Amino acid sequence: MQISKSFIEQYNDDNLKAHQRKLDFSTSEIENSEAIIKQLVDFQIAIPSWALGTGGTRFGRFPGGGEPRSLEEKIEDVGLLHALNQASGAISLHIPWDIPTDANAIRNLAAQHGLKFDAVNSNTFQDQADQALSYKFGSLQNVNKAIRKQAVDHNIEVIKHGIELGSDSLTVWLSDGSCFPGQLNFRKAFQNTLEGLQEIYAALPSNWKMFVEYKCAEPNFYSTTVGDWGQSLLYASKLGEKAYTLVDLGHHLPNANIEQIVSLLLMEGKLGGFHFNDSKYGDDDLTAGALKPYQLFLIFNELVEGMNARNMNHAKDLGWMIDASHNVKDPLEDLLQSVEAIMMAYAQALSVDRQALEIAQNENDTVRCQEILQNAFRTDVRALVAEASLRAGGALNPIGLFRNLKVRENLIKERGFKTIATGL
Ligand code: PSV
Ligand code: MN
Ligand code: MN
Repeated sequence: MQISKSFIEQYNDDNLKAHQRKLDFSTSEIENSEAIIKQLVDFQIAIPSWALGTGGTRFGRFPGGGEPRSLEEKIEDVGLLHALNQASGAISLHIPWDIPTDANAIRNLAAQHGLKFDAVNSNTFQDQADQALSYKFGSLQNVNKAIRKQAVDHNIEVIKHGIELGSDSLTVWLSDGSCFPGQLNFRKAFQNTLEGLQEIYAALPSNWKMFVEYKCAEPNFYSTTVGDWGQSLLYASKLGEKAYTLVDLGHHLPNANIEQIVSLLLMEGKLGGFHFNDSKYGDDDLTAGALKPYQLFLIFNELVEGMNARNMNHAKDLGWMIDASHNVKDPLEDLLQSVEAIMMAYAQALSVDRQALEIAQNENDTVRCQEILQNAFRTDVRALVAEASLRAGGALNPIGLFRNLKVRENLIKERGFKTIATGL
């Protein structure tokens, strides 16, 4: 299925009057609204290939129908999202869930949809059917050298796929760790992991980045070998300037101050990018901004502050990605919601009066500091996000048009009801 430009234009025309009314109000309220809209127009966020199907849990999976059955159909799905919001112009692949057998054809298909290839992800947390050795007791940390080598070789293979597709980063998430005290020698596990990462790092093309993703628990519940931002930063610092820490919002212990982590990683030049999602209990992978929108805003507040201080470009210097999937919503509608929530948090953060905040901070005026941030958070920026979509050629209300065009119903007609997308 393809969404033609004329459908989008027609939909926008029908809704323009109401939009203009809201936009007029917002622009009269927000001083730098024009600058914010411009920033939003060139903001792009990558969609993970594994979020296009129903996520499921270990207790069950309830596919909603019309899920992509191949890499080509996953690209088509991200193409649909991008046509609707013009803000999700990249796809992130997970190998071997996605194997680009004909890289040129896949590249061309993506280009037809206006998509780029974001970070490629390796998978040493599952055993594949044709795999010689098991990752049951970890991959890069493993006490068995042959298993470590198998994991290194897999990552190098993933880099090769990425090169063929025009990607320029590798995300390494390891499920390595231990479930019981005494199971693992922490120091040796760290050293083995570092050695393996160094071999993978050596295989990176010069213009590539390596993102070291951390996670506090799951599937290992006593220790994880890349368990928090300190450990990730240690690896990234030892590896070199192409290695960065990746922050997945769902990978922290409860109540962690993620915005402070973001601020300090940025200060150190070691923040690589994000996996956006939201959670209540753990790595829930729920829609970004669904539960803690204020936290999402506070993270963006630090991002804007830090990126300004370091003169960074949001489109080039950080990797933005969603990592969410769940059991009960239409995956595509859910992704549209995530993108919108992320853009809203970004817009609100851009509207913060930074000068006033600095003055209040220097005067230790805690009340004023809080007022300034809450004022920005409580500002309705939805019209600015809609305007950015409109100017970029997307829909004023991407979910509205998705339903209007009966996209899911059409996908079910094309692909059938009983389709299962690959991935977790
Ligand atoms: C692990 O929980 C993770 O966040 C990593 O990014 C993986 O690549 C992804 O989820 C797999 O679903
Ligand atoms: Mn992740
Ligand atoms: Mn995760």
